[in-house]
Amino acid sequence: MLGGYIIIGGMEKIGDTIACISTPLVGGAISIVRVSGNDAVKVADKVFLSKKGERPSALRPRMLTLGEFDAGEFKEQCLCVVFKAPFSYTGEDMVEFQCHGGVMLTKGVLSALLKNGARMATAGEFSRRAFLNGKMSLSDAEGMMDMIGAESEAEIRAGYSLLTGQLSKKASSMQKRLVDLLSDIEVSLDYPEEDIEQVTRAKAKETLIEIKSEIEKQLDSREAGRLIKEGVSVAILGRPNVGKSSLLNALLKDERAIVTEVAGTTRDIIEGTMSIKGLKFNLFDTAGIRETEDKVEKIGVERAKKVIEGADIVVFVKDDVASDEDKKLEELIKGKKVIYVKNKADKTGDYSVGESINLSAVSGVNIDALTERLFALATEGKSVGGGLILTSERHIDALRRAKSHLEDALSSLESMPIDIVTIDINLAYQVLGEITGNTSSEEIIDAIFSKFCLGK
Ligand SMILES: Nc1nc2c(ncn2[C@@H]2O[C@H](COP(=O)(O)OP(=O)(O)OP(=O)(O)O)[C@@H](O)[C@H]2O)c(=O)[nH]1
Ligand SMILES: [Mg+2]
Repeated sequence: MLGGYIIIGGMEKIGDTIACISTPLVGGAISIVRVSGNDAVKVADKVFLSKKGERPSALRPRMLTLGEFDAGEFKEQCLCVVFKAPFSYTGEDMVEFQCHGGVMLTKGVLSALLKNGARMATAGEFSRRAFLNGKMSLSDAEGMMDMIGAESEAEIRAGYSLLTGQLSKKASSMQKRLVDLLSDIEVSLDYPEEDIEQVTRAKAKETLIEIKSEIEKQLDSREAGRLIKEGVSVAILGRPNVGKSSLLNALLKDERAIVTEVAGTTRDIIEGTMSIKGLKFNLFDTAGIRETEDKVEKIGVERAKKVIEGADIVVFVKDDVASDEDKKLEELIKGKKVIYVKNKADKTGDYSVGESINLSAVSGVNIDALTERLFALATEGKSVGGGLILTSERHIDALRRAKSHLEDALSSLESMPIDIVTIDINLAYQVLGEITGNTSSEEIIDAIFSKFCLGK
């Protein structure tokens, strides 16, 4: 055991010294180049000299020091900071250089480090070492990765809650209960009197059902996780000319779609993305739906129907004119989450907000009532950005398999000798280990860390 995690056999020896550029390779203001490993400080000593004439080995750890980096072909003023093991991101000795951000310059700094004894890090190798040194669990690592790739605020918050290890903690406590159960069963096998076994069976059933329902609860958050990553898809639907494109433009605060007084203006799907309270919404403006002989418009109507089918939420737009056509459109939205909007309220002066939101796409009045409702409907019954949300397919898959092993265990419990039950409990334990890092197989670890970007 190392730092609370089991070391996986066959892993490369950690500790050799790696280096990488940790910021994106674009011409930004600064770039950070990192070195980690047993010889990190030794390598840094060869290239950096502080203003006061000290080498990194003489610097106080965790203090930024200005000095000169000697890259051979050029010299560069940069900041250097030393971290001593185990108090660093990777848990090893680390040195970070913050230099000016030119691409050639940053590459030159890296190449000097490589010439002086470090080797190029592979993708995710820094984080992989952090994991192997017990600095983070597997789900911490994945939360980190989600944060790096996160686009919206809610996505970052979900990444963060994973990062803080909430799921890992839950899975660990399930694992612990399963181990306790296994040892109870072990004891009952050693004392094969009837009643001990009966009591154990009853207790096992209770525990297994409890863990199974905990897993089901976690799986329920899956839907919210998907919405956070991919965004909530919203189709804007309605008869021609009710103001769908105007509404899209008002929501996006942009003249994205063409608006005219001609019915049948929009022919193709027009997309736009907006964020409401940090949650991403993908809006789709559709062709106004009506019976038409126009070949292009017909295709547009078919496309609109498809988009509506796949949408999480439909915004059904009507205007100040009552129409029988609207009744037909109701057919298309059966079973969908719908928000009713009555547009062109500026014409009637009725801006009431009830089951239907009366608004004006042109003046913008009550657009905020619509965005409020969109957010409320999208997050209904889910905790978005707050509590524990599963965003990783791998976690979802692991939980599903754990659940199915628990179901097998429960059914074996009814009819099989109790030692058979332990097989299924063991399997559930192993699968939960794919989340916590306990008993993870090497392939899973490889798969996770190779998804990291270089220098992470
Ligand atoms: N008075 C008023 N007119 C509006 C409002 N919203 C849209 N209109 C007008 O209604 C007409 C149609 O608007 P569009 O946004 O093109 O309607 P649409 O539903 O996208 O129409 P199609 O693409 O043809 O299906 C235009 O002349 C707009 O200026 C509104 O809030 N108030
Ligand atoms: Mg339109």
